[in-house]
Amino acid sequence: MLFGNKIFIVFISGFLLFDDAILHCRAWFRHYEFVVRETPFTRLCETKNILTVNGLYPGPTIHVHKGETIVVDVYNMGNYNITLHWHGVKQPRFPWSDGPEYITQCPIQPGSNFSQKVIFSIEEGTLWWHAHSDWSRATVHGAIIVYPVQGTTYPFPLPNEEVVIQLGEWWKKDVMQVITEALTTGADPNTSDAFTINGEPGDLYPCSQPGTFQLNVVPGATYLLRIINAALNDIFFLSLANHSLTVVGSDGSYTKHFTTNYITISPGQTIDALLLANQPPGRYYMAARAYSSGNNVSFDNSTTTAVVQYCDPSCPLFQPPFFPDLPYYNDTFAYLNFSTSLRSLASESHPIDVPLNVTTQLISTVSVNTIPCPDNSCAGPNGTRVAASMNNISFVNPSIDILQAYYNNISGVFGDQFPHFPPYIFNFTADYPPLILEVPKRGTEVIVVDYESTVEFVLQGTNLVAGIEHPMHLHGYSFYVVGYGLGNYDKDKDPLTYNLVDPPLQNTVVVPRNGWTTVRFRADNPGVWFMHCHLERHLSWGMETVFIVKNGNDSNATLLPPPQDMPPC
Ligand SMILES: *[C@@H]1O[C@H](CO)[C@@H](O)[C@H](O)[C@H]1NC(C)=O
Ligand SMILES: *[C@@H]1O[C@H](CO)[C@@H](O)[C@H](O)[C@H]1NC(C)=O
Ligand SMILES: *[C@@H]1O[C@H](CO)[C@@H](O)[C@H](O)[C@H]1NC(C)=O
Ligand SMILES: *[C@@H]1O[C@H](CO)[C@@H](O)[C@H](O)[C@H]1NC(C)=O
Ligand SMILES: *[C@@H]1O[C@H](CO)[C@@H](O)[C@H](O)[C@H]1NC(C)=O
Ligand SMILES: *[C@@H]1O[C@H](CO)[C@@H](O)[C@H](O)[C@H]1NC(C)=O
Ligand SMILES: *[C@@H]1O[C@H](CO)[C@@H](O)[C@H](O)[C@H]1NC(C)=O
Ligand SMILES: *[C@@H]1O[C@H](CO)[C@@H](O)[C@H](O)[C@H]1NC(C)=O
Ligand SMILES: *[C@@H]1O[C@H](CO)[C@@H](O)[C@H](O)[C@H]1NC(C)=O
Ligand SMILES: *[C@@H]1O[C@H](CO)[C@@H](O)[C@H](O)[C@H]1NC(C)=O
Ligand SMILES: *[C@@H]1O[C@H](CO)[C@@H](O)[C@H](O)[C@H]1NC(C)=O
Ligand SMILES: *[C@@H]1O[C@H](CO)[C@@H](O)[C@H](O)[C@H]1NC(C)=O
Ligand SMILES: [Cu+2]
Repeated sequence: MLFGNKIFIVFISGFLLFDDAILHCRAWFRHYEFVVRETPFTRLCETKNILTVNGLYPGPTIHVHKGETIVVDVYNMGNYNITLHWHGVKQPRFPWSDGPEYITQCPIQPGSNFSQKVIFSIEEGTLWWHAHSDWSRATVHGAIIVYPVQGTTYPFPLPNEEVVIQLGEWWKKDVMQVITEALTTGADPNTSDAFTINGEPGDLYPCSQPGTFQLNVVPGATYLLRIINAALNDIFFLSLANHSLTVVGSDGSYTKHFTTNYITISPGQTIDALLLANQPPGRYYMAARAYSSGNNVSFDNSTTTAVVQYCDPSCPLFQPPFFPDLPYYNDTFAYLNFSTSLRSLASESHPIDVPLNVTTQLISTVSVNTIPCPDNSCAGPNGTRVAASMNNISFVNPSIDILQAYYNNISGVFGDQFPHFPPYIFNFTADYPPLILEVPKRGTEVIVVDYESTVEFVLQGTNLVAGIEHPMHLHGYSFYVVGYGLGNYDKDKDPLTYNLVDPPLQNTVVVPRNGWTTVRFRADNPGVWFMHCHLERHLSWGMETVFIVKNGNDSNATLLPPPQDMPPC
């Protein structure tokens, strides 16, 4: 494989100490060094400091083979508490380095460090890493590429080259200021000022020095695009002028191949797609913009672009690039048609293991809420404060992490009373649901399940305050997405429509606006695992809960002990 493209900045500053496969010595792992620090960057003709890893935006790419373990030595040289999460990496029995602040660890405070063991198992494809504390992940993120085990290959023809495409957002202001201001006033946070492809906003923004990511292609060659949505608050449509893409994977798992003129991708999700450079030599825009179907829900309505150009022998720079067709910003049909096209391979070489016999049935609403303020003094709707919830509980972070409290039997940190069904049954998707139901409870309640239980989780969107789609992400697992629908979930009719044959294996799934989604997984990874909306503003408002998966009986089915250098609170 060629890594000719500029995004492939392979950063292995920790060096290969010994090959553990040769030495059979599990103590030695490949080390990466991640230094978190403020770095000046210029975008949209303005310079500001952003938090980065190793001075890079997007951050360094991690390259591993399936099943490897690496260690990332994280040094916090910035001014904020920080944690890092390896999104989609299961970390079997080892939630200690999973990362979410106050869920599995206390933050790495400025001047401190933490060596995070990252344990890969069944994942193969594209994943990513990002900060998991306040809004730092806006700029603290990067790709993780998981190659097949050495000696095996992809379930598709070997591409000539691989290219990471990371979608992000850019604020002119400091992102910490954006969320701090919103949490202080109770208002919706300000939307971003631009979107970026590999850190560059592209030609459509008003700045005399546009930065544009360019991909030079060779006629007839095939490119594996590893597309990551690293944005905080936006689901994207992405499309490339005059070229179709062949989707081959998502979220670190292969899919059946299908060809499409656009992709949809939610924050947290990855899509692997093949691009065949089969058009007349020229310049073509790759463009992305938000999908946001909520009525009166503000969003960044701008468009970011990159350029794919045939440079043989030189790039036809005189030519203005062709522009692609993108679905309309509220085209739910286009969104769902793409998402429901994702299917597992479900073949002999890539079998699936979707639970057929559900032992633990859960249904949760996912809602935007409001909390009344004295004299309607807040800046949310009608003077309220905006909030969010699952099953009407708006999650409150504890002051020490839940994992530590669970492992050491420290009481008073969390409760185990997360409701397994919605506490109020109403027409969840009504045009005007009762205002009184907008107000959630606040709490730190978890869902406790037995080892090896088979969990079915129905996520029901509601139209409280403003119906909008929610990309829900589970740590420690991938789940099979067995069903989707619009309206209220019907427990008698809807299960008949489930796909139990080749459902996609994902770690992030979008609950459609005023609709529902059903996922299933086998609880075979003991630990404390966060589940949350991957729209960062909803996470900040409390749209999250935690799974505690108990230990099994075998000694190999129990939590591993914590590392020595867990950051203290
Ligand atoms: C990492 O932190 C530990 C504990 O605070 C400290 O002893 C060690 O010197 C630090 N290492 C580096 C390289 O900063
Ligand atoms: C948010 O937007 C409002 C209105 O445009 C502006 O007054 C405020 O300064 C912005 N805040 C931040 C942190 O960008
Ligand atoms: C690209 O597509 C546009 C229409 O979307 C068309 O006008 C143009 O001719 C196409 N370019 C090439 C090189 O085929
Ligand atoms: C949309 O939001 C604005 C500002 O929050 C509000 O004034 C307006 O009434 C809303 N419109 C609708 C149709 O809800
Ligand atoms: C978003 O921009 C498009 C044009 O690019 C416009 O047609 C549309 O009305 C805008 N939508 C919103 C909600 O501002
Ligand atoms: C999408 O937005 C347009 C206005 O920009 C509106 O006319 C149309 O009804 C919306 N479509 C849906 C499905 O909400
Ligand atoms: C929906 O997606 C499938 C591919 O899975 C495609 O064949 C079909 O044309 C799409 N339908 C529409 C109306 O876009
Ligand atoms: C499903 O699980 C239940 C509870 O563990 C068990 O009693 C039952 O036999 C199982 N059914 C099948 C078909 O495996
Ligand atoms: C604001 O309050 C009015 C009157 O109580 C109500 O009709 C309206 O729906 C409320 N809007 C929101 C967004 O809560
Ligand atoms: C729920 O509200 C929606 C939107 O108004 C409506 O179409 C649907 O019929 C309602 N469902 C029930 C069961 O009342
Ligand atoms: C644990 O050990 C048992 C018996 O030794 C084996 O059947 C099982 O597959 C092992 N489980 C894991 C997760 O390694
Ligand atoms: C940083 O983390 C420590 C330990 O949890 C906490 O006491 C402190 O309040 C945090 N600082 C900020 C600014 O959140
Ligand atoms: Cu959400």
